[in-house]
Parts: sequence; structure tokens; C-alpha cells
Amino acid sequence: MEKKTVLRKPAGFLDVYKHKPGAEKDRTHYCPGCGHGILHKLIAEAMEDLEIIDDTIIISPVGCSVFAYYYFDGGHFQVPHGRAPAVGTAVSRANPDKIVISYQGDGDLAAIGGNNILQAANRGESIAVFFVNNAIYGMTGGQMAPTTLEGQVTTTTPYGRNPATDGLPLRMAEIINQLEAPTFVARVSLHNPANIRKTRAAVRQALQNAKEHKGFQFVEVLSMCPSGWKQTPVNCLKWIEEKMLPIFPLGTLRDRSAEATPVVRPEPVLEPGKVLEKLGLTEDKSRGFARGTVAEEYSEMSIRIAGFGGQGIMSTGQILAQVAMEYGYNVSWLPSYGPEMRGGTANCSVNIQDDTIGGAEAVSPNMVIAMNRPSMEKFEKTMVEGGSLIYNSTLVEISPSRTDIKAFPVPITGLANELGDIRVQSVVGVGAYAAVTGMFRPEDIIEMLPQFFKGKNKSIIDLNASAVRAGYDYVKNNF
Ligand SMILES: Cc1ncc(C[n+]2csc(CCOP(=O)(O)OP(=O)(O)O)c2C)c(N)n1
Repeated sequence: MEKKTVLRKPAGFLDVYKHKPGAEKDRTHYCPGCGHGILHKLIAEAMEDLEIIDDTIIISPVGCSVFAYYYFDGGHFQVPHGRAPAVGTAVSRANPDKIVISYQGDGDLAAIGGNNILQAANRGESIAVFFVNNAIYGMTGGQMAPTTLEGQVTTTTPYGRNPATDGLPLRMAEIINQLEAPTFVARVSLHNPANIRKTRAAVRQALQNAKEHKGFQFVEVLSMCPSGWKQTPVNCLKWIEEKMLPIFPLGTLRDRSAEATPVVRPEPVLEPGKVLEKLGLTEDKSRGFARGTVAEEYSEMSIRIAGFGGQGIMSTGQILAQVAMEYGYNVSWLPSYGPEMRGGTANCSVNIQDDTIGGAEAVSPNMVIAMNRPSMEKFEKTMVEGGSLIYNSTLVEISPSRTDIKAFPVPITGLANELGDIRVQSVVGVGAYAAVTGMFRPEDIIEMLPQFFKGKNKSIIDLNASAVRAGYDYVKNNF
């Protein structure tokens, strides 16, 4: 029978580039003579021949290949600059039966994403990485990339890359090959048919391994960039041969395809009961303080404690959370350290409830303990209707503006001062909280003081015991 050559697009490409805007939906956006199109075709062919089109998820980067999702059939993610290995990690771990391709340029992979690729390679993530090394930032108009050659003129190295100021080209394949985990590491080139055939073989090996879930595959592809290099496409082929190959030698640096076994990761433990079991927390280790009856409004607490640095804001929250834990509640404590750390406001969130705690931040608290005026003004606004506001009336000389909340002015700093040590104001606040909510008995808090103030002598513990009582009694006697 007569042999017929059928010229057609590989099935790894979409029939029509329907996602591409504009009239020219039948061709790619790449410049004439660019290597991306050739590599795309080799990948699309391999996807077809290995019968993995429906199981392949392609992560496209930021760079000229940002639009890879216009062309390839299969699943897609387009991700922030340099983050393809991180997203690829998540995608492949969540879908261990899929084939994940990370397609990246040299700015993307070796500059902004340099650490991402190293960590993913070192973990042996199940990703096939195709790294297009065209020695330049193509998309943004030809700036220096980490792989730019010594002496190479770019828009940011107009006198040529100078090792004295810019370092020497990064050899990514060699760097990746230093790591233990990767399965397959190769450097290939697109500058002539013989090398395109070798690239084709490397692409297939990487994707075959990916199909068998054999970990991390890295194929560095030397590629032409006529626009960035400001050379004709034909000269670009020569430039790779003469200039790039001596710096970036071709070949397979590592091939453990035959002996590699499919990556097996431990099943993630996500179910709450199992998490506790794994952490050895199924046994109730709380002191089991007996709970009294607590009014409905205080049965599920979302608390914001705020003031300025030095008022013991974080300690108030920690003590509340710990005491609540000893009563057998679920608790969370979330400090907020922002620029507030130095002299400004500081705050933390505490949740106390019987149910599982969804989010640790007290976004709409039903209790605010405000130690100074800016904190009261800021956080009373966030409170739910009917919530309780304990504020430090020693320092807050105004009344709250909300009338749909319950206000408890307590001279917290003043009470601490009367005890002779302003530092105990955090514990005065804890006492006040216990009295307002009826959640904790003061003697239970006092029993726990040695635990909070480990290594402190008896006089300090006693002082803090008086502080608990002072806050508690003040609320009991005045409201
Ligand atoms: C966070 C961030 N920083 C910078 C940019 C600008 N930017 C877009 S593409 C690119 C470099 C692309 O070069 P490369 O990865 O080599 O791919 P090529 O375009 O050559 O294929 C840069 C710096 C960006 N989009 N996002």
C-alpha cells in the first residue's frame, strides 16, 4: 500500500485555539523563529502518543509562555511568576493519578522562582518541568536573565553581562542534578533537526516517567529568542551552537527512569478525630474544672483583646485561653503582631467554645477587652449586637459610642496600680472577664497561676492572685 504522510496538528493541541482572543485563532502568539512553538509541539505530540491528554494538567508561568493554555488540550493553571513548582506540588499531591507539567522560562524558573524550583525538586514532587532557557527575559522586552551569557547585551546589560557586577550564568540542570530526589535531568536544544529529535526523546522520557508517577523530571531546553536577542531566526540557530553550547553542555545528566518507583506519600491526616489521635490528644488532660451555668450569650466566645504594647495584651489572651482549656473548652489564641509592635496598638483574638473552632481571628467579637482608647474605638465597631465590652476606664476617658452593646468600664490600670505593680493589669483583666461572663471561678484561675508564672517566687504569684480578685470583685460589686 502506498504510504501516506498526513500533516496535522497533534491531538495534544486544541483543534481551534478558542481561548485566544482576536481573529488569528489558528496560530500561536509566538514570534517567528521562537523556540516555544517547537517545544509546545513536541509536548503535544507526546501527550497524544502516550495517551495522557485527558490526564495532563499544565501549569503555565508568567513569561512568553503565559498563554500555553490557549493551545494545549488538558487541564490548566496559569500561576504567578515563578510559582509553578509550588502550584504543581499542590496539584499533583491533590491529584496523584494525574500528570502535572510545569512549563517555565528562565526568568520565571531561575530568577524569581529560583527557590521554588529547588524546593520542589528536592522534595521529588511528581512534576515534569520543561525549562525554556533562552538566556533572556523575552516577554518583557529582553532584560538579563540568570542564564544570560557573559558579555551578552540585553536591555539591562547594555555593555554586556559583566561577571564582576552581574555574576555568571546559572546552570540550572547542573544545580538540580546536585539534589538527590530528581529522577530525570537533561539539557537539550532546539537549534537544529538532530537536536530537536533529542529534545523529542527527552520530552517523551519525562512524560513517560510522569505518567508512571516517578517523581521529578527536569528538561532544560535551549531555545531561540530572535526578538530578545535582536537577531534573525537563522543567526539565532548559530548563536546557540557557538555561544550557548560551550556554557550549557547538552546531554542527559541523570536518568533513573528504569529504577525509579512511583512516588508514594503518606495519606494526609485531616479528619479531626484522627488528628487528635495522631497527636496523642484523645485523652482529656484538662484539670476538669467544674463548669457552672453560663448564660447563652457567653457560651460561645469570640474575644478581641487590645491595647498598646506593654499592657500585657498577649498574656491576657493566653491566660484566658489556658484557663478555658482547663475547663474543657476548645480554644484558640491568635496574636496580631503588625507595625503595632512598637509603641502602637497590639491585639490578639481568643475563641472559647464547645464546638470546633472554624477561624481563629475574632472578626466579629462578642467580647472586647479594650485597654486604651484607640483600641476601644477600633474594635467596638466590629462587635456583634448585644456583645460585651470591658474597657479600661483608667485610660479611656470617653464612653463607647455603641448603645447596642453592654459596657463594663473597669479601672484596670488603676486597680493594678493600687496593688503596687502596673504589670499585673493583664491579670486584673482576666478577673474582670471571669466576673462578666461567669465562665471561670477566681479560685480556679488562681490555682493555675504558678503554671503561668513558672519559676516566679511566691510573692509574685500572690500579687497576681490579688489582681485576679481585684478585677473579679470590681465587676461583681459595680455591675
Ligand atoms: C511578580 C512579577 N514580577 C515581574 C513580572 C514581569 N515579568 C513578566 S514576564 C517576566 C520574565 C519572563 O522571562 P522568562 O521567564 O525568561 O520567559 P520568556 O518570556 O523568555 O519565555 C517578567 C520579569 C511579573 N509579571 N510578575
